[in-house]
Amino acid sequence: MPTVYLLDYVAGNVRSLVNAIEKVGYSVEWVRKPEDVANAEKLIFPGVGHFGHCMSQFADSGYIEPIRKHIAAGKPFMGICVGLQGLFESSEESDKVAGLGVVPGRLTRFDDSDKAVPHIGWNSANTSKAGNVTGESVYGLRPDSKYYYVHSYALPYVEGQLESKGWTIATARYGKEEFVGALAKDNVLLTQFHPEKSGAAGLRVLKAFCEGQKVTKLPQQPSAQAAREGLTRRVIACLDVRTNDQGDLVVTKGDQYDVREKDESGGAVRNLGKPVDMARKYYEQGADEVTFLNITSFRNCPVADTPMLEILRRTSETVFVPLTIGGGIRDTVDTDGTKVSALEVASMYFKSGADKVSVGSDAVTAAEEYYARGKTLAGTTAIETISAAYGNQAVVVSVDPKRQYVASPEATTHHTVKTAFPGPNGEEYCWYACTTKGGRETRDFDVKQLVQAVEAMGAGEILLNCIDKDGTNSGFDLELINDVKASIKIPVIASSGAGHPGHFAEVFEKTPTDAALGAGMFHRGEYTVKQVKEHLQQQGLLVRQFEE
Ligand code: 1PR
Repeated sequence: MPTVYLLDYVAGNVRSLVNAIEKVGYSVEWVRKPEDVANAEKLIFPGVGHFGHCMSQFADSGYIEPIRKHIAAGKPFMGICVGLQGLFESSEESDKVAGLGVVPGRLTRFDDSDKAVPHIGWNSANTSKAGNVTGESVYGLRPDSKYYYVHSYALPYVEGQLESKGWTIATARYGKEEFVGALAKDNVLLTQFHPEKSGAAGLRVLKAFCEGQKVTKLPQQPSAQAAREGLTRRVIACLDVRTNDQGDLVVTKGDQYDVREKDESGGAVRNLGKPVDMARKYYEQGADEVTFLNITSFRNCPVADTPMLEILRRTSETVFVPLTIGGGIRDTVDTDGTKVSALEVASMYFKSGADKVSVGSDAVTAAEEYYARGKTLAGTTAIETISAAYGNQAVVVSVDPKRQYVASPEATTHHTVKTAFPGPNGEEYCWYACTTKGGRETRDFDVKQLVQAVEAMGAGEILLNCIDKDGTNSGFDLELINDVKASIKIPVIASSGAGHPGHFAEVFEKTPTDAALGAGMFHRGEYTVKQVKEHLQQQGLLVRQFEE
């Protein structure tokens, strides 16, 4: 197998990238010290997390000069995400640390006054936007393809500025802001998106880089509709996983979190299929992300949970969209009594192929403590330690709320919502109580308090379930989603209650949610992810088309 060299300079999550490189027919050699750069022909610089942290590690390890030399010698070089950002002069994210300055420009933060930040999801990288209407594809980029982005800082696009210096620019649009999604010149390719997480479209870009195919013909000139820019509506398939009574890890699904059959089987754990096969099926149906929730990990020690790690490893070899794993992300004690930190647990999952971890029960405890300390950060929580090491985008907080009805806002100290669906005694208000351990414990703590605290701690995204709606097929809890969206800036994934494609259209039309997740309707085979996306498209909503 021909070889690609990968820079290993910072605690990063590169398992997915290695899988993707192998998938396009190359093997990976690691560059672990600056002297090794000279031996590398094709070199990839992956970057995640904080610009300042990445670039100072990079500089302290002595990579600046060898990388400059590599690029100046005209050898193939690819920078991904923060690996793109590091080649610019500077970033608003960290003024103390300089970039390499190979490309002129300064990255700035997205304006969060009208949209969620970070920018997470599938967007364009369109070269024909920048005056290139020749029907050519630069490094496999296509105007009608969508790529997976996750970042808060970007280079605003100014027409002509970099083109005049010989760069080909691919653009994307987030809200009103147009930014640089990728750029290329000679043997240098830089992508703000993650090709390794961008399905077939991303693999094509990686392959083009590896094979040095700088310009090829587009298979066809896309329609203006297909090349429409902007963040697409993200559809996520979720697999609740647990061990059944026979000891096998199976995909299950509850009704309001109860996963046992209510039939003559005597209450066996509902078995809906095998996790790896189902994840693959949803990827092939066009799911934009796949989430695994290990729903009983609070009982077991996750360090001993090797079957779950194996599931991730096998899934990440064939599923090239982001994978999230939740359940048991907290400080714990191994079976032999050794203490294992939440960061170490998360690292095991990242090394096995996860792109994000989802923290549930532990986030509630950490948030309660945050308020008890007078809203000060501890610096030691799972959310803080994992986001410091892997970036905010790698930390999702999964919320399991339960409605509590009250006659008036004065009847509780908690933040209430006026509801169109009154309670059993005609109560017109409700508040959403946080629960832990899969809904088994209800806390005197509301969801608004939780999401604001975890945003302050560095969570990158909220997975917003709802126990009242879970498994009911009656649609998402729009009141809850609107209320949470109004409380925070980080993206929200709406979850629980989807029963047909119309529910996805409804949540995107009636709330500003950033993504929507379904489980039961997909697992029972009632609808496919593809049907959901077709429906969204018919409603005029922008979605990513699955590419072979
Ligand atoms: O507390 O950090 O160990 O994490 C445990 C994780 O497991 C949490 O994310 C929690 O939400 C999840 N979990 C625990 N128990 C259950 C259960 O169902 N008994 N599942 C559970 C959560 C909700 C979603 C579901 C949507 C959509 N399930 O995963 O996929 O509600 O379902 P639908 O479309 O069929 O309505 P920790």
